[in-house]
Parts: sequence; structure tokens; C-alpha cells
Amino acid sequence: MKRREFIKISSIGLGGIALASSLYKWAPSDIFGQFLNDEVDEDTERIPTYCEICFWKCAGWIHKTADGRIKKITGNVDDPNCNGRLCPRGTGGVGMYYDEDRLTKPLIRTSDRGKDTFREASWDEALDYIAKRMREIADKYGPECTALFTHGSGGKYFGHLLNAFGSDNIGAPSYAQCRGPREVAFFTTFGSTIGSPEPTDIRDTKCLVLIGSHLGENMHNSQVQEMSDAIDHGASIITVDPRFSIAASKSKYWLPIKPATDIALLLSWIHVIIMEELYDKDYVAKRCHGFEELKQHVKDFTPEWAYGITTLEPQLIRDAAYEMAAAAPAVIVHPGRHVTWYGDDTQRMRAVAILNALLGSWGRRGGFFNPEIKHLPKYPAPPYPKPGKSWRDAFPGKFPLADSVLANGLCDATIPAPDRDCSFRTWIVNGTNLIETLPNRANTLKAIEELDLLVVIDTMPMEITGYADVVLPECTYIERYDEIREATQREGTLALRMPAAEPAGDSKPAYWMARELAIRLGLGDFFPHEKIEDLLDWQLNQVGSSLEEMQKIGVKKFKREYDDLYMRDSDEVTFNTNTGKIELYSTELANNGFDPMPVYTPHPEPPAGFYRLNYGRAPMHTFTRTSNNPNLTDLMDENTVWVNPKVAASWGLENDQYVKLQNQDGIISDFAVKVRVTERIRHDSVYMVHGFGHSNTRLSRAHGRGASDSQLITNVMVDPIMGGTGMRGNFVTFITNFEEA
Ligand SMILES: Nc1nc2c(c(=O)[nH]1)N[C@H]1C(S)=C(S)[C@@H](COP(=O)(O)OP(=O)(O)OC[C@H]3O[C@@H](n4cnc5c(=O)[nH]c(N)nc54)[C@H](O)[C@@H]3O)O[C@H]1N2
Ligand SMILES: Nc1nc2c(c(=O)[nH]1)N[C@H]1C(S)=C(S)[C@@H](COP(=O)(O)OP(=O)(O)OC[C@H]3O[C@@H](n4cnc5c(=O)[nH]c(N)nc54)[C@H](O)[C@@H]3O)O[C@H]1N2
Ligand code: SF4
Ligand SMILES: [Mo]
Repeated sequence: MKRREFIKISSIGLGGIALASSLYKWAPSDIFGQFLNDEVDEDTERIPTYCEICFWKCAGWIHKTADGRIKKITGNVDDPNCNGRLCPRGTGGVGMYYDEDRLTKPLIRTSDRGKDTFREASWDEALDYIAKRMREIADKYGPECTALFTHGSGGKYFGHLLNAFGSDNIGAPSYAQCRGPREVAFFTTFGSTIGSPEPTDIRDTKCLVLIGSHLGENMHNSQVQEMSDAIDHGASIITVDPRFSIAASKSKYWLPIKPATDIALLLSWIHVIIMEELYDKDYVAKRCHGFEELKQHVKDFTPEWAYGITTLEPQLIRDAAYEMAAAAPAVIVHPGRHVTWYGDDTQRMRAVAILNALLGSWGRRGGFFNPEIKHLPKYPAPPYPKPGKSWRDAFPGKFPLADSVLANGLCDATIPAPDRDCSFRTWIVNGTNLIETLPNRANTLKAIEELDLLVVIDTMPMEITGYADVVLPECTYIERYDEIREATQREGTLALRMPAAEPAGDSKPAYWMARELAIRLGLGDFFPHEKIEDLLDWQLNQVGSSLEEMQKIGVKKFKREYDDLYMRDSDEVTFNTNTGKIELYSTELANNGFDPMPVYTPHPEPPAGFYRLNYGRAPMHTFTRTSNNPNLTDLMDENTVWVNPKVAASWGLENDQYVKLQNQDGIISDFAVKVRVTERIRHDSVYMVHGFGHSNTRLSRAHGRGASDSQLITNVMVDPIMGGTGMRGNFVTFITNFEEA
């Protein structure tokens, strides 16, 4: 196979299982085994889909009985995102279809915002109303005063609509509340973002370092499978987590770090790797910029120095560094995913990127591979009008390296301020539960109060739908076509989602809604295909496939065009950075007035009697979107607050006792949450799974079950480099005497 002349590692451009009945027993079969069932039963037909329960988007099959019942969903063996196995949530996706609390009619608000009082409306009435209001508001304030918040498949079509309308203010919480800092950090270091799925070569790694990345609870499918296989093949895992996570239980080294001190640990690792000459000398000499500056920068950051900050024994820090170095370059210091923690997150992620560079893992087998993506062409449409202003105008000079729209920025810029040039008047919210998703709820509600129009597209009655002027019910992924999934993987892979059932009630797919709105706004030219099938077929034809073929196979793989999954030592590589090298010293950060190399700054400590609020994932749930799912509530129907035994003793707390939590700003959780006394959390923190404590009473299973971490996240530490919202600087205390709601 030929090789590209110039390799730029992926220049995407800046721009029913309780997780194994036993926690400590963990083989792939424990987690996925019972779901590896790709067979077609005699009485069923299989319809291709990809999962919408999270953004790994595993491709699978919906099995439907002759009488039209959706029996189960299984993985597609040809899909590298899942290898034929769905995670518990994907299997439980059927519950999303059967959930009797679903939205099935367009709704128009009848009293104050937030009171959740609606009347049913016809689609014509709802869409006519939205189009008329959008126009009126745009005539007064300009089309740019329309913002779209979106997370999920339909976003493509609503995004297209918004661009056609004259606004590019399209934000997703997966940037500034999630991956943003790592994308900017890796871009400034390697000239390439990470993207999703992450191109981590876990399959072939010898050492996987997880820094607050709780794979095994964070169930990103193929990654968890590869990690499990790697362990079976003798790879070592190093986990840095203040909590004894599932991953920690599988680790050779668990570093129970004091929260908020990771940069100190990373700097001391860099110190050891450099000072003890454990770095990849050839790789660094040939490919990296700024080694001498870095060496000088870290000279005092010894493990002894880090011990005083992180509480980790110097020998443990050294041993872990030796373990990485011994495995290099087949080592991955995992970039994580939800990395918006303390406001200095881009710099922490830079330290992660630098460590990978020193170990020579970028572009190497067992480190990071060069992903391939098969892009489908966009359908030719008229050029978009050029927006007169953007969300950026509301933040002059701020967040210079933000390469995507900040969802929190759209929210902030909705609240009028004397020094601000951009106040949004219309929000379209598709598939994101902003009330629970954005930190600082009071701010979100203040912004919502300012709006002239709030349209929410969702499948379920959620906290955000309660505030809508108009709610548009989307049918579930089981009942619709969507855009073709393009996955960044070792090979280019496309996957089809098509309907296996008629939409419930009056629910409709996003494509239909976006097109109908476009027509009403006089933008029909942008949606020339009445049927999405014709659009998908046209796109597939351009890459030698067709809708008909995809309907049969579900997943199509494309051989790599070039033999450049890994870099060869002899390859001359120009990285997409200012210097063309991997930048240990970031010229881009320096040019923008930021520290060119990561610096540790202490963060506030919990006041006496308070504990740091730590949160994360459970294997059987995704954010707030699954907490009412009948299948998944069977597995877990409320969250608990993890409390260290010493702390529990000092408060007289017992297992299974309900408490309310109060944060540093006096915010008290709406609902009580069950205490789980466990050694697995440090004494300075408590932990809970995000996604519970729903206040919408229309959620018959989820309402009032458990507590919402989001409600307690009022202190937000914003990353000055790219605007990410650090959410882990909140502290809570216990209220044991409270009135039942
Ligand atoms: N406190 C706190 N906040 C967080 C996080 C956290 O851990 N704690 N995590 C952050 C991270 S990493 C992320 S990525 C974001 C996630 O943020 P979101 O994507 O907003 O997460 P969800 O809470 O799942 O909200 C999804 C919404 O989409 C709806 N939905 C589900 N399927 C469909 C569909 O097919 N069509 C439509 N139209 N709607 C659908 C659901 O009913 C739900 O209302 O949250 C961020 N915010
Ligand atoms: N089952 C399931 N899987 C999911 C999701 C889901 O909703 N459900 N969501 C997906 C999405 S969008 C994302 S972004 C990912 C998020 O998953 P990850 O990126 O893996 O995780 P985080 O939420 O950042 O991290 C949670 C872990 O960080 C630890 N932690 C807390 N504070 C600190 C600290 O100061 N230092 C260190 N080193 N560790 C700390 C916590 O104890 C916890 O174990 O999960 C994805 N996978
Ligand atoms: S990881 Fe699980 S929930 Fe996410 S897409 Fe895959 S099967 Fe669905
Ligand atoms: Mo995320």
C-alpha cells in the first residue's frame, strides 16, 4: 500500500447488568457477553440502526417480530465502534421507544414559562407559529439573534436550517462542558484535535494511563472492550482518580490523587521522564519543538514537590513513570473526554499531550493511531448568507482559542449587559437538557427569561421542555432515518439508521421538522429533497454505495487509502502547528498571552464541614436522558452519594439513609439522596452519578429519584483559553433533618 507523502496525523483542523455482578471480576464477557447476539431469530427481521443513547453511536440491528413488536437491539459485528456488542444502555435503548411518558404531540405553552402548562397543537399550527415568530424577531434584531443548542443526530438538519436563516450560532454542550479543552490542547501540541471516537490504540497498548477517565463506568463501547482485551494481554493500567473507580480496580497502580492537583502530578511525571532520560530521544529530537525550554521549566517539579500537593507518595509517582517509560511508545496517557474540571483544563490537557509526546506515543502502535474517516459529500445547496455578527462579538478578546461555539457563551450572551453587543432572542434547543447540562442553573434560567422564543425539540418531557414556548416531539431513533454516521476509526466506516417502526403518536423526525420550518421561512431551496431517503441515497451514491445496499448491511467499511495508520521513524512529518513540529513549548499559547508550558496553580479547598462534589457516570445510564427508561431504571433507579466511612462516622451517617446536600452558595438539593458509605471515595470528596434528581413531574419513574449534581454546581471556573466551564470547584455539606418533598 502506498503512503501519503506528507503525513499530517489527522488534521481535522482546529476549527440488566449491574456492571458485572462482582465489581472486581471484569472480563469482556461480564459486561458485554450476554449481549453478543447478532443472530436473526426465525420470527424477526433485522433493521439497521445506530444507537442514540450516547455519542459512541454504535451500529446495530433492531429485531422486529412479525406482529411489529420491537424485540431487542443488538450490535453489528462489522462495526468497529461496537464489534457486535452493545453496552447495557444500548441494549436498553428499546425502553426509549416503549417509554409511555414520551412526547407525542406538539405543545404550545399556555401560562408562564417554566410552569410546564401546555396545550396540544397540530404540526401546522406549531410550525406556522414558530416560523412567524422567528421572522418577526429576526426582522427586529437580525437573524444572528437566533441560537441553536444541539446534541445529537438531528442537529445536522437544524444546523443547516439555522445557517440558511443567517446565523451560525450553533453550540453543543459536548464542547465547552466536555471535550473542548483537550481538543485545543492536542491541537496546540500536535496540530490535530482528538475527535470522537478517540484514536487511542488501546488494542495494542502496553500501558494505559487513565487520569480521571473512568472507563468501565464511562462505557464508551469499543474503548472498554479494547481495554479489557489489553488487560488480558498483559497491559498495565495506571489510574489517577480520587475515587476507587472500576478502572482503578483493574490497575497495577492506582494513584488516589487529591482532587484538583493533577497538573502537579503531570509536571512531576514530565520531570522524571526528562531528568532520568526516559524520553524517546530520537522522536523528541526529530519531531518536537521546545524541549530545552520544557526541561528548564520542569527542573524543580520533583515527585517530592508533587507529594506535598497531590498527597501521592514520591515512589508511587516514580514507579508509575517508569511503568510508562518501559512500555513506550506503546503507551497511552489517555486524553479523557469530560475534561472541564477546574478552569485550567486546557493546560492540564497540554501536560497530558506533552507527556505523550515525550514518550513518543503519538502516531505509534499502542499509542495513538492516525484515524481514517470516510466523508460523505454535502448536498449542493445555495450558499449560506453571511451572518453579520456571532456569539464571539459578545466576548471581545476572550477565549481566543475556542474553535467551536460555547453553549454557555450563547447562554451568557442572551442576558443583556451594557458591555455586550449580542443578545440572543430566540433559542432552538434540540436534544440537550440545558437546565441539567449547563452549570450555574440560575444563569440559564435568567437567560431563558430574556427570550422572545424558546423552541425545544425532544423525545421526552424534560426539565428544558418545561420552559419551552413550543415543544416539538421527535420520534426516537428507532423510528427514523438520520444522517449517515461517519466514524473516525482505523478504517473509514459508514453506518445507516433507518426506521423500524412508525413514529409514535404525532412525533416526527428532525429532518422533516427542519425542512417544514425551512419551507415556512422561505428557505425551501436548502432542503430540495422531500424525503430524506433521496438525500441519503444521493450521498451514498457519491462513495459507491446506495441506500439499498446500506439497508441490507447497515455498516460499510472502506479500506484505508494510505498505509499510514502509524508513523514510521523515517517519515518526515510536518505537523499542523506554527513550527511544523510537535510543540512542547506552545507558540500559539504564547502568541495569545498564555503560559506556553503548563503551570500548577492551587485551587480553593473545601471549607470545614464541606466536601468537594465529584460526579461521573454509571454504566447503565447516560446523563439525564436515560433516567426514566423503563429497562434501565430496572438496573439503577436512583443515584447515591458516596461518603467516606470517616466522614460518615463524623456525621453519624448510615448506609441507605437519605440526606439532602447543600452547596457553598446555600443551594439545597430539591430531592434527598441515599448515602453509600464506602472506602472508595476520599475523605475530602463525595461522589454522585450525574443525571438524576429530575424535577419534571411528567417523568413517572425518574421524577424525584436521587439528587441532581447540576443543581449544586453554581461555581463555574471558566477556562480563559477556550471558555470551557470547570465544574468541579463546588463543595457540599449534608442536611440530615429535612422535610420530605
Ligand atoms: N452537572 C453535570 N453537567 C454535565 C455533565 C456532568 O457530568 N455533570 N456532563 C457534561 C457532558 S460530558 C456532556 S457531553 C453534556 C451532555 O448534555 P446533554 O446531551 O444535554 O445530556 P442529556 O441530559 O442526556 O440531555 C439530552 C436531551 O436529549 C433528549 N433526547 C434524547 N434522544 C433524543 C432524540 O433522539 N431526539 C431529540 N430531539 N432529543 C433527544 C433527552 O430527552 C434529553 O432531554 O452534559 C454536560 N453537563
Ligand atoms: N455509561 C456512560 N458512559 C458515558 C457517558 C454516560 O453518560 N454514561 N457519557 C459519555 C461522555 S459524553 C463523556 S464526556 C464521558 C465522561 O467520562 P470521562 O471522561 O471518563 O470522565 P469524567 O466525567 O471527566 O471523570 C469522572 C472520573 O473523574 C474522577 N475525578 C474527579 N475529580 C478528579 C480530579 O481532580 N482528578 C482526577 N484525576 N480524577 C478526578 C472521578 O472520580 C471519576 O471517576 O463518558 C462517556 N461515557
Ligand atoms: S456505547 Fe452503549 S449507549 Fe453508547 S452508542 Fe454504544 S451501545 Fe449505545
Ligand atoms: Mo461528554
